[in-house]
Amino acid sequence: MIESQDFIGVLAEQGIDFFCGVPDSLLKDFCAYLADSCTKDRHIITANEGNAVALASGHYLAAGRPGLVYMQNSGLGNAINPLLSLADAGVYGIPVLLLIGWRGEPGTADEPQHATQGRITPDLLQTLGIPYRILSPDPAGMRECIDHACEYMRTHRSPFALVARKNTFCRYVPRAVPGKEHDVPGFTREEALKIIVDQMAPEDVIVSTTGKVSRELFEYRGSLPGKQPGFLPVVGSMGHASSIVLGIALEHENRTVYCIDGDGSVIMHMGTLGIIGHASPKNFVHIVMNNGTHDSVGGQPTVGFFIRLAEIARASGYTHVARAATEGELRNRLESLRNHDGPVFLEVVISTGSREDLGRPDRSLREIKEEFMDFLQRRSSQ
Ligand SMILES: Cc1ncc(C[n+]2csc(CCOP(=O)(O)OP(=O)(O)O)c2C)c(N)n1
Repeated sequence: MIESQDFIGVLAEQGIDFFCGVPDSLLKDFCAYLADSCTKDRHIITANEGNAVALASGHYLAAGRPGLVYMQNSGLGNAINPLLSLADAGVYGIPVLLLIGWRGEPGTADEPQHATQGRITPDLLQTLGIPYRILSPDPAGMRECIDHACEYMRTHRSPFALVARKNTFCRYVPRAVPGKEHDVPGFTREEALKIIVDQMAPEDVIVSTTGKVSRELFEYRGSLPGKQPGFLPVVGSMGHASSIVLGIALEHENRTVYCIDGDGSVIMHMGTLGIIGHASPKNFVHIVMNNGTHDSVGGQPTVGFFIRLAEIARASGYTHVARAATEGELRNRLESLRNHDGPVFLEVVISTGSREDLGRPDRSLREIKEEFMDFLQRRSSQ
């Protein structure tokens, strides 16, 4: 395994000292080291991976040196447009060094949402015309990979990718526990979710975003007496849960549809807020669990506590917005949301962290989807 410090040291020898991206659990030690060792103008956690490619491109235009963009391989989808229509050799020809966490690598155990992306990652890079190396986990091999990547970028003036397998980077113990500096007194996501679920009516629909929020909801709803089929955990497609909910809400006007979002997720595709506000479905309840971090992948900070999410929702056309930071406030706000036509928005300020023994969906995603569709069908024909 390689030390993040050594990796960054070799990059520095090649003139690469600008880092941006969206965190990934396979790169969490690397991300934690960056957070500890870089100043604010050398390391930026972007809203999505496409933004990171564009940001590194701007850095190159200004500095004449490539930047490094890190991401989970799921983020390649977000990055493809600027990779092909900005950085590509046939367009402006901008060298960007990609560091891609390889979730779903064939032969390794991983979640279903990573399987296809994991299988096609090398072919996808090839199709994009982006040469890659699997990042070697030994120091000499790592140096060779970086030298090769930099030589390529110098000659071809276009992106190159380093693909990182699980356990490529050594464990790094951050100076501050990631996320904790953003922590707020208050309650956990799991406690807040239970309060939200408990006040829902049986015919209500709930769709939740990527990461631990979906796992916590799945577990809690599964533990309740009676079947709870009106629930779709959006395990991948980060940032798109609210658009899925919009599609459902427009079709089922007589039932309340909840979107349980995260700060990182809502920020990733924030333009959707204006689209929801403009479409103005009366039955749309948007709840953002704001812990100011990407808690599910290591607790790297988002701008969730810097911006005012509820104010942004109000300015985006939501009819009613509120904020809750305690259990009592949450109960109160949920009560008052019911008196307003949607789209309504509730920001719930929570602390970071989750249970160690948190489970994962124990049924296939296809099965969960079928059950969800049956639920919507059945209820609407009653
Ligand atoms: C396009 C994409 N980029 C990155 C990831 C990796 N990822 C999974 S969950 C997550 C963090 C989500 O943060 P937030 O919505 O704030 O929820 P929290 O984890 O804090 O509950 C990230 C970055 C992903 N799944 N998809």
